[in-house]
Amino acid sequence: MITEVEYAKRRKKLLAKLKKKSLTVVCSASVKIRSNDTEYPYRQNSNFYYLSGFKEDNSFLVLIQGKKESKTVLFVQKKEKLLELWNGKRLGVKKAKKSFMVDEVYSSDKFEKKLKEYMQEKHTLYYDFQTDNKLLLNFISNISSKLYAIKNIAKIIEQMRLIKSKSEIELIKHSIAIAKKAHHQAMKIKKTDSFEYELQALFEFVFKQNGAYNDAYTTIVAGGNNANTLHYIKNDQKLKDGELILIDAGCEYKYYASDITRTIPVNGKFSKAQKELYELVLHVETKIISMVKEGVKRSSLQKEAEKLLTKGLIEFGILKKSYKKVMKKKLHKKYFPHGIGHFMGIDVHDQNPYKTKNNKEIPLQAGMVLTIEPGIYLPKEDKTIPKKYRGVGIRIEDNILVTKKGYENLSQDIVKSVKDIEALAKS
Ligand SMILES: [Mn+2]
Repeated sequence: MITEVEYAKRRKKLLAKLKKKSLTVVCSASVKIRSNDTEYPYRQNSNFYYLSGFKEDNSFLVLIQGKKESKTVLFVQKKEKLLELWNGKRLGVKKAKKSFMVDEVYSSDKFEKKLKEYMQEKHTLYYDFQTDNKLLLNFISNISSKLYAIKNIAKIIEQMRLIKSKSEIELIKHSIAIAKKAHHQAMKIKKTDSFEYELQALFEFVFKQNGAYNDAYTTIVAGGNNANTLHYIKNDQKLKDGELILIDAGCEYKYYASDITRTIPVNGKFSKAQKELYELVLHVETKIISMVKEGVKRSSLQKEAEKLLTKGLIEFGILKKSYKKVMKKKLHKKYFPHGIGHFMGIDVHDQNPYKTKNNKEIPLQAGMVLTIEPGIYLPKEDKTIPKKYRGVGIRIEDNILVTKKGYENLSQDIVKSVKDIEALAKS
C-alpha cells in the first residue's frame, strides 16, 4: 500500500526540482466516450495518480513554487446528488481536505479562476504536453506565451517513476502473483479446439477474481502462426492440436502492472521441433536475466540476446549465412524484430526515459523494474525456413527488479521449463 506520506514525499521531491516562480498543473485523465452516453472504463492518468493516489476524474493537482515558499492545491469535483446518482459517489472537497496531505482543496469549478490568480508573478508554467484536458489547454492558449517559459512536467515525473519504492515493488509483486495464478490455470486446462478468446476470458476472470479489475493491457492469446503478429489482440481463432500458444497476459493491481509472456503447447506436450526452438529462447532469456545488474546498459542486453538468438537460428538452418554476415546485414532482425525489454510500473510500458538529456543511455540502477522478453518469430509464409519450424512464434517474458547485488526475478515462480509446463498440463 502506498501511504499519504509517500504521496506527499513525491510531491515535495517534485517541487524541489521545479524552477522558482513556477506553476505546475497535473490533470486527471479525461473520460473517454465510446458512443453517445456510454463511456470506456475510466482509468486515472498515471502521473496524476503517482502524485496523488486520487482516482476521480475532473480533478487537478497544482504545485505552486513561489520565490521562497511552495504550496500544493488539489481541485476535486464537488458533491452533486443527481450526478452521483448516475455516476457514483464523489469524495467532495470536505473529505478530500481530510484525506490528502495537501495545503488547500477546492472544487474543480474554481480551477480556472484560481489558476489566473496563481499565474501572477510566475515565470514558468509546467504541464503534461500530452494532456487532452480542454479546460487547461484552453487556458494555455489564452495566455501570452512571451511572458512564460512553458515546460513539460511529464518528463520530470517520469524520471522520478524510474526508481521504484519498496511499496511500489510490493504492488508489482502482488500483480505478478495474480498473473501467475492465471498462467498456471491456463497451463492446466484442456485447450484443444477452444477459441483464443475463451482463454483470454479465463485470464481476465482470474485477474478480476483476485482484485485486479483494471486491465494493464489487452491480453494476447495467439495460437500457432498468429504468434508471428507481435501485437495480436484479435484472439478469435481456434486453438489447434499440435500448435503452440503465445500468451502475453498481465494485470494491473492497485495501479501497478505485471507483464508476463509464456508460450505453451495447446495439447500439453511440445513436439521435438517446438522444443528445440523453445529451449533456445529459454536459454537466451535465462542468460540475459543473469546479466542484469546495476551499471549494465540495456543496449548490451539487447546485443547479447541478438548474438545468442542468431547463433541458435544458424544452428537450426533458419538463417543460412555466416554469423558475421548475418550480424552485419542484421538478417536476424527478421526473426527477432523487437527490443529485449522495457521499464514497467504504473504503466505496463512505463514512459521512463532511456536516455539522458545529452542522449547518453541511462545504465540500470537498483530499484528499476524491467521486462526481459526475447522471442523468435517464424511465419508460416516464409519458405526459406525449414518446414518443421514454420508457423511458430515463441516469446518468454519475465519481470526483473534491478538490485544492488544484481537482480531479482519477480516472476520466477511462473513455470517456464519444458518439463514443468508439461507436468502442469498433465496434473
Ligand atoms: Mn512486455
